Amino acid sequence: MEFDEMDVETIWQDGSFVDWDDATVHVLTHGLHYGTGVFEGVRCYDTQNGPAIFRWDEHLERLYQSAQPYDMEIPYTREELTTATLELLRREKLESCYIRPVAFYGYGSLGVSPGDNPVDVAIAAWPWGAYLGEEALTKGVEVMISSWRKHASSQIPTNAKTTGLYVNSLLAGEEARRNGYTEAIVLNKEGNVAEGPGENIFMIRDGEIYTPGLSESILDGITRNTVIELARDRGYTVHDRATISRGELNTADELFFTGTAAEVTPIRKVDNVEIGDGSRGPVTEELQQAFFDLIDRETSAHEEWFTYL
Ligand code: PPE
Repeated sequence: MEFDEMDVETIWQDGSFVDWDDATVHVLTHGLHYGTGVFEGVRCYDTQNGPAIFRWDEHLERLYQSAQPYDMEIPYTREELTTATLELLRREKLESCYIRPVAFYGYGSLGVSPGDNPVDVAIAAWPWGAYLGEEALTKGVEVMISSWRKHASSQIPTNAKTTGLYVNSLLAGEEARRNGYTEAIVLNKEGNVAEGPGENIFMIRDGEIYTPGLSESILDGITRNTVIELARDRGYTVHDRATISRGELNTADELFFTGTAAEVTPIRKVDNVEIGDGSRGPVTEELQQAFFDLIDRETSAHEEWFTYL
């Protein structure tokens, strides 16, 4: 959805609620020049028990952890950011939305060293539907193995959700779309499967579930963690420190992406080769259903993952 078609009026910025159009920064903002920001993507769902933010605590924790390697001190407490977010959603009557907290080195001086530049923080929220299209959730997406490799974790902390990292995601995703695919799969420096530009990846083979381990240059995805738990609850064996070679993708029974934005999205073709029978596979469907039942509160399991408005 385009922002100018939306009727959200407020953004929380550096301690106060400001009009959407006034939530601006200086062009010499450090984060704009050097990618020195950290951010989160979180969803609020309009569940059967009322609107609730999914796994807010874990997202908030990851925001602070992402800031750590950059010596960035977020000048608000977890409680302050939680209060701000809840108030923003209540004010804007956002029952089902995407929440984007961002913290970055702000305006003060330029030069790579952030020096005494302030750390600015903003929280915006807006309605955001299915990331890869509504149809993608049932039919699956066609993906391309990107010619770009993921940055190695020895080059940049890949477990931190840093704004600068996403130029790699853009290159991979846009290359795929230019070639007629919906999304990319990005290999790591070793040539094994890492993740999507904005998603983690899962593979099913012979009834067992595999997903690349944290040392494979991936983000420690919260949806990844959710799906691992849901799968284990259902008795599946999940190999969550797998090394998956490129060729294994083609012979997989099923593949799917996970992410806050992408939720659980089946992958039906890789480089034009059908995966399984070329549609959403049965294990993917079962886990996707379990995920949607969970966030809809069809089940009472994992109540601790929900922060009600
Ligand atoms: N890997 C990457 C690189 C990534 O960006 C995401 C989230 C994930 C894995 C999945 O993580 P999690 O959301 O915690 O399950 N990508 C976010 C940004 C998407 C965007 O286009 O912006 C998201 O899904 O919110």
